[in-house]
Parts: sequence; C-alpha cells; structure tokens
Amino acid sequence: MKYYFLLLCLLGLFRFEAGAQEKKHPNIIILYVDDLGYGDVGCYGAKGVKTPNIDKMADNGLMMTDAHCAAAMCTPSRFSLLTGKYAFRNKAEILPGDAPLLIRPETPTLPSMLKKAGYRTGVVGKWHLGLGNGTVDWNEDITPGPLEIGFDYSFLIPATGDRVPTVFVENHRVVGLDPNDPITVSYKKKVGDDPTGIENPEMLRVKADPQHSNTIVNGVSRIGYMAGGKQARWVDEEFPDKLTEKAIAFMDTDKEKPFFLYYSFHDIHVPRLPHARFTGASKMGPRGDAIAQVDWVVGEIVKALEVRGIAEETMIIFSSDNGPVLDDGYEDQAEELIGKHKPGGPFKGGKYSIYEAGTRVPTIVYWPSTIKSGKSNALFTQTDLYASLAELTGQTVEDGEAPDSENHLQVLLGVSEEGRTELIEEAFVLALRQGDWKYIAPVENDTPDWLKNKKVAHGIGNEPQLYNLRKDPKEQKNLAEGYPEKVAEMQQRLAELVKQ
Ligand code: NG6
Ligand code: CA
Repeated sequence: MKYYFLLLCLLGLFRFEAGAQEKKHPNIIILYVDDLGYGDVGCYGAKGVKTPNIDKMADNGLMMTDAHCAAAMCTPSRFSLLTGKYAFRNKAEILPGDAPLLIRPETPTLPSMLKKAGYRTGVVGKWHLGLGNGTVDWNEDITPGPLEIGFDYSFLIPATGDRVPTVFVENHRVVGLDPNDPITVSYKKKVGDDPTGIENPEMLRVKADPQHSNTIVNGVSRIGYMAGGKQARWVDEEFPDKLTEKAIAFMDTDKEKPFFLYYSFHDIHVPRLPHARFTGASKMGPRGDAIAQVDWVVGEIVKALEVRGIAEETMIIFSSDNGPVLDDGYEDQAEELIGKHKPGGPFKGGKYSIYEAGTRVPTIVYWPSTIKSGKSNALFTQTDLYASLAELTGQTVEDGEAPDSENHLQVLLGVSEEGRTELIEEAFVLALRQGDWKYIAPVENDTPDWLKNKKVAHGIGNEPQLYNLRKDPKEQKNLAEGYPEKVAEMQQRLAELVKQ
C-alpha cells in the first residue's frame, strides 16, 4: 500500500513535470492585418484615426521601424511568412479565388514546425493561398488546405473579401451550406442568375471599378462569379465579431499545449465595410473606421488573454501583409477623406510598390513577461519568423527547410539590434537592401495596365535605381548614374541571391 502510494506520487510528479515541460514555450499569436500601412497606426504617426490598443502593445513591447513583409502584395507575403522562403522562388502572385493550394503539403511550414515543438496550431481569417488541387468543389470536402500544411484548425475567408466565393470555410467544409443550394464559382464567365455590378449598378451600396463588378453579394459587387450557397454567404460587417469569436474558441480548446494562432484580418482590405458601431470612429470614412475596428479586435484578443491569465506567457506579433492603398477598386472615399494622414508614414509608395512603403510595415512584438518596452531599428523580415521561432521553441531547421529564413530571435526579443545585413524586397520587381543602400532592379516588361491606373508609385522601370536610405528615406534621388560600381556590385549580389 505504501509503495503504491509512492508510485502514485511519482507518477503525479512526472505528469506535473511533463506538463511544466510542455508549457515552457509561450503561446504565439500573429495578428496579421491586411493592407495596413506604416503610418496607419497611432504610435507610427497616424493622424486620422486613434489606435489605443495597438499603441498600448507598442508602449509595453517592442516597436520595430525597419521590419518588412516579404512582398508588397498579399499572396506572396503570406507564402513567405508560412514557408520562410522568398516568394519569387515560387512565382507567388496574387491568386484568384479558385486557385489551388500554393504551398504543397510536403513543404515544411511555420505551423508544422511549431506542431513538432508541441504546439496546437490554428488559422482564423483571410487565407488567399489557394485551396484544393485544381478545380475546387465547394460543396464537398475542400482539400488540401491549411489542415494539410500544419494547422490543426482553420476558419477561413478563402481568398479575399472582394473575391468569390463569399463564404466561410471551417476545416474542410463551407459553413452553413444548404446541400439543396450548391455553390458554383467561375472566374471566367457568369454562372447562375445573381445580379452583377455591371448589369445592375443600381443595386450597389458601393460603386466599384470594372474588375470588382461581377456577382453582387451583400449589396457589394465582387471579383468573380458565384451562384448558390445563399444561406452560407457571409455578411462582411460581421467579420470582426465572427473571427474573434472563432479565435478565442480556438485558444480554449486544449489548455494542455501552448497554441500558435495565426489571426489573419480581412481589414483593412477592400471592400471596407466595418460594423455599424465603428461608423464615424475615424475622420477618414470606411478606411479609417476599419483601422479603428482592427484596434478593437486587438483589444479583445489581449483582453481574452488577460481574463484567462495567460497574457504574460503569450507572445503577440502584430504586423501587416503589405503597404497601404487608398483606391483599390471601390469608391469608399479613402482618397477624399485622407486629410493630413500619411498611410505610408514617411516613406514612398504603398501596396504594389517596390519603394519602402510597399513592404515596411508596422511591426510590434508584445510579450509582457519577457520583452521590455523599446524601439528597434534593426532590418527584419517576416520571412525570418520561421527560423527565429524555431530557435525560440528549440527546433532545428534542416537543410532546405525555410531556405531564406534567418534566425533573428534576439532582435525579436529586443535584446539585439543586429538584424539582417541584406534583404530582398519584392513587388513587381525586386530590390536589394544592404546597409544604407537600396538597389531596385530594372525590368524589360511593361507595367500592367491595371497597375498604371492605381495611382501608386510602383517603381517599375527599365533603368536601375539606387538610393541611400539614410540620407534619402523617401527615395527621391536616384543615384544610379553617379555610382555605377555600387550599382554593378548590388546587381550582381541580387542575381547571386536570386539563383541560390
Ligand atoms: C487585385 C485587385 C485588388 C485586390 C488585390 C489583392 C483588381 C483590379 N485589383 O488584383 O482589389 O483584391 O488584387 O489584394 O482586381 S491583396 O492584398 O490580397 O494582395
Ligand atoms: Ca494585402
């Protein structure tokens, strides 16, 4: 009896130890906002909107001033974030809403790596990395998707808010689908008899450009055609509540393991349709109100952690997938109401642009028990999160795994300011950052027509560009002619890195 008791105690101790062992890694949350520019957040100088919850994280965490998403567009940035690989190596471009899964299931990913480290992994929100193997049947199991590349749970906006199908996909299935009203999707021709923006502009709540003038859902025309699935269609205004509810439920599913949550906002992408309670929250109309809505979500997530007593042991990385854009296809007064607000902060360009505002995005790391309040000017990219979080969680990155990801954990923790010595920035052209210098490669092909109409300084040209960012952060003076050797050296280095 005595021995039996001793054995029980030992077993108990062992279980306690094992539990403690598993718990030693922090929960990790990536709060990934869509199209949020460097200057769109209070602590980064926003003028037209207040973001108290995000600012609070910055005040009590690490605020980075030279951190980048991998590319100036969504799909490539997300590809690099999850794979630790430069997107151009995979020719990752903005995907249509019926594209196949871009990351092949055998690829090591950030969630699959963290799963090996004992994490429970979940993604909630915008996906835009494709689903399925070719033609997706939205009425059946949709696979492969996030569950096949390392996530234990997914609740998705499959592509973007402005692309069909306008339904949520939870794990492998469309949510709330009536089998008697199956979904058909086409990006080539009209399907079914739903009204479109082109045919019935009088039905629209927001006027759209021709690309966004296909099937009307919730009074807004989208890119692509869709029929059926009426009961399953989302209401855009409900995104923040729905996604936050799912994210918090995911945190609560299994308390034994630490969790990794990739919370991928739809905001502040078009169509900008924040919930009515945020109307007028900013001075900038729907675009600014959507930023206020993002701030509210951030507050809810932090509050949920605090209520559960796990805020201290949770690392939050807050950032964006590309720089800002005002007019991205819908007439929502983003340009008219901008006032003194500078969405790209002090930088030139924005979404789709190779200039700094294309990829230099607000980046805050918040982990109350571990990261001290501070600022970092280190050069960093989201592509490095893979190797850095592998280091944090004791994982070895094998050869060929996350090939472009560098371990800069000490930078992320605010302990060191020695970030990258070089970085490739990507838009429709490539650029190389090295110290104070930035070289933008020339290209022969012409700017796509739709981009010409976007009013962004995209930086595409057939002459090389060279800037000294320390003296000229706004990239106004092209020094290429005066520094032919520097241009040649950086051109060669870029070519070498691209070939690797
Ligand atoms: C573009 C869309 C734009 C936006 C973007 C994707 C047109 C003319 N423009 O093709 O509205 O949806 O794709 O944005 O169709 S991203 O942030 O997901 O990359
Ligand atoms: Ca985006």
